[in-house]
Amino acid sequence: LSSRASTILSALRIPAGGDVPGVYDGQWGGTGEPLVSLCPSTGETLARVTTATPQEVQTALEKSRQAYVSFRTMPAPRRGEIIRQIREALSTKIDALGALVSLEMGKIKTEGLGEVQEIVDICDYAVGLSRMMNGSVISSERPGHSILEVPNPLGVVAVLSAFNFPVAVYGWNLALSMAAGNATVWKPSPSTPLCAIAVTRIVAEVLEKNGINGAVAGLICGGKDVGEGIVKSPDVDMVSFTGSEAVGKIVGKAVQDRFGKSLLELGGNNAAIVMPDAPMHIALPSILFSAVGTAGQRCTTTRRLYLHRSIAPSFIERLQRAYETVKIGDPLVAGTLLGPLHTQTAVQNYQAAISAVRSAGGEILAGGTLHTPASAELQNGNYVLPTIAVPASSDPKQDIWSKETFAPVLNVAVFDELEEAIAMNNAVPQGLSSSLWTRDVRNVGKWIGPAGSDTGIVNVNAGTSGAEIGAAFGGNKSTGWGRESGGDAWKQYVRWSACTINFTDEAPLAQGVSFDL
Ligand code: UN1
Repeated sequence: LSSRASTILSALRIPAGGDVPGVYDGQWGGTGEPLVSLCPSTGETLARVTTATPQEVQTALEKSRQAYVSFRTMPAPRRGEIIRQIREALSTKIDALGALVSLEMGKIKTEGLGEVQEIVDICDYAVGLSRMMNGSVISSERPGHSILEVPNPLGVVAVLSAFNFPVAVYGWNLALSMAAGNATVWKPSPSTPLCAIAVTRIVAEVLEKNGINGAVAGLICGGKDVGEGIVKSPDVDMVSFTGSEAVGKIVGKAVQDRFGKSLLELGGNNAAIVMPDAPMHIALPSILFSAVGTAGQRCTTTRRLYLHRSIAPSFIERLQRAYETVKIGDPLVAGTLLGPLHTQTAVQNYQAAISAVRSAGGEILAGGTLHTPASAELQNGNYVLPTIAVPASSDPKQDIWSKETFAPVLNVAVFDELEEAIAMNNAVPQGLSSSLWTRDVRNVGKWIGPAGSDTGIVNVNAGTSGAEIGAAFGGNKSTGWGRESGGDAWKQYVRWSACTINFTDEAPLAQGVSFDL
């Protein structure tokens, strides 16, 4: 193993190249087929992680349920105190965890650190929330009656997360779920198990120190079979799934089949629209970050760029120049802006997207090919050039426009009227994020209103990616309608009890119904 990898792993007590237990239900274990964690920048094997057998999945879920039964009666502000300690423990490890994210996922270090900051931020949020998960008191139409809406804990929440945010997205779910009084069980992406193990260890130490059953925050590493076992289990009250639309559809149906709750965060096919009056000095770097950051592997990545015809040539020229200067290479080296794609499959998808543009008669204005870094160590990494494409047709119904390619490929088209651009923005199946660049308040009004963007995240003069934790995060249509993180997202992690209480000796019926003997 390279010395850079060994240093990062040993800082988090992960035996480099060794077998690491990938199941935690109060105790560490797992005797199933191991997963291999590969470094996307070098191709080297970082470690092997044991998975759960079908029996171990069931045992872990049973333990989660037992943990929930004791955890649910702990007062919410005390649960908040536990989250505060988790926040403190995570924040002392920001650098080590950020480096691990960078090593195992492939995003550049500043984005790895940002993602760990995001889990710290959501813990802060959940600490506050633990004193603010308020229900309401509703006026009753009957004398001497009160109606309360009470948020009670839900049960066991399973989090099936993706490789691209191997820490933060679990954090959004764990923090809210824990504040709400649930047990949470995490099945991370099979290709980023080490990030999950490192985070789970930190959380487990806090739980154990406080005498709380560790299965309040369990971990089950594994592949498709493990995922299926969790999704179909009646022990799991809610499944929070992040991933592709194809898998999300299977998960959503399977959970619905047993009348469980699901929270889906699926594909993003996000557009940025640039008006002639846009503040170009900020539009350009922001669009560059949203399109190229995380190597185009954020759900919120800008994949479609709609330029007003009057500014299109100059904007494209500046963007091309920026693309050419993006430093590609080792994500752990300062100054690198574009690390590798996460897997070889992602490289193939990148190539397929580019040949689809070419074979339909479109143009590639920047990038379009694989990249071979100079350093010998990086020869087996998944490097590609960031790409700007102009498809021959701007019809959003075409596959090039309507399908999400998880790679740094930005498709560009021109428009004449804002309404036309909004129609193109809305014409794809997905509805996660979008951004409009303009200084004209009339355009802003259209964009954020009923006839505007139909995505869950609707930005103005801010890129499609890089949302803060404060607002609810999620998208509409084939993105799955789920909301995580801030806003009202916590309300999904509880079961609401509508309680009518009669304080009198009379029993009047609602709606004036009389039923006298
Ligand atoms: C994701 O890509 O799954 O808004 C999450 C962002 C990040 C989270 C992205 N805060 O880009």
